[in-house]
Amino acid sequence: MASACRLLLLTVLGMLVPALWAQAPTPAHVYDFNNSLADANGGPSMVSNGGTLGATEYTFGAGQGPTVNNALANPAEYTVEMRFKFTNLSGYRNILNFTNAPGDTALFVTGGQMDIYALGVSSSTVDMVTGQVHRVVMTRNAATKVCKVYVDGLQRVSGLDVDGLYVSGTAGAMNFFRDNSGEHSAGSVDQIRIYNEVLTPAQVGALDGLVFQPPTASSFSPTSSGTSGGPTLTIEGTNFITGTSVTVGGVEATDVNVLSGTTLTCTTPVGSPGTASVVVTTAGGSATAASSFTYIVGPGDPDALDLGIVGGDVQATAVQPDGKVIIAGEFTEVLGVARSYIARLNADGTLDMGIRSECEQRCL
Ligand SMILES: [Ca+2]
Ligand SMILES: [Ca+2]
Repeated sequence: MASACRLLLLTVLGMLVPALWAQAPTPAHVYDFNNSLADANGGPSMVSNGGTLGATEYTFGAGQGPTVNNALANPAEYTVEMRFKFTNLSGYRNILNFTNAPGDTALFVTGGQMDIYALGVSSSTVDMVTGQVHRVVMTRNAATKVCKVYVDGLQRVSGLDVDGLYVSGTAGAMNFFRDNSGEHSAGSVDQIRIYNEVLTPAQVGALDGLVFQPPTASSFSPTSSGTSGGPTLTIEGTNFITGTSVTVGGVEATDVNVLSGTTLTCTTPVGSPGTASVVVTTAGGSATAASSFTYIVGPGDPDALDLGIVGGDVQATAVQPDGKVIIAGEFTEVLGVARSYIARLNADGTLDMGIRSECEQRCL
């Protein structure tokens, strides 16, 4: 009986924990625009810029989106969730800016694609459709200075705000759907919620009822590169989604391009000689590939070698397409084995015993 109770308890916990895990924190401010510009939580009200309140939403002409002042507890850290539609998505259309007067330091949509304009980053997918309601979420993390934008639960673009361009200004104004030079659309908004913390990708997805399965990483290619990185790394696995990130040896890879749920490419980051874990992270969790990536000394970077070189320096290196490295120099011994002037290393950094060059035989 006791074990049956325990089993029941574990079963219930097992069902509850994933749901709780993705649940968003309580918003600091809730604007429903249901015949009112008030904050349901009693904070500052939205200010109309000429639009019309209805039973469920605020309808605005171009440039008439609402403004709120001093709504952020920390002007550098927030989540802003907006459910709205635009009637015009041609060219740049301003969605959200934190400057006291509307300007181009703003989140835009251009041709349907999210664009954090001042950070120079834009989405590679068409995220919004004219006349269709979308949930757009923007987050900024005060510690990492990373801004992320999600549409309908999926991360579309992120950028590093080193200069604090998306920190709210001194008057604390947040302008919605308004621009300084006509780059705005008419539309309607039926809800804006503001949080004092950064929602996780899983929490943002949960706003749209999305539940993310954890990814797996089964294989990758190539399996090695020089320490300066650079080759396009192709990773195979499962449950890849837009917004997936990759680290190799703990260093974030750039240019992550999710080709499908099972294949992605990225640019191999810089690394240190030796093996490095390949980790894929999505809103559903992280997965570490079973095998390791190997960093070997890159071409033109012989100083990084630590190969038990005896007799003289390595003066040149070249990485073969298969990851093996040819080294040349004035040495007579490599990794405890007699090798003069030229040798080849396997991709894992061990000596390739399979070759001894004509040159070396002759020199000896
Ligand atoms: Ca403008
Ligand atoms: Ca509403």
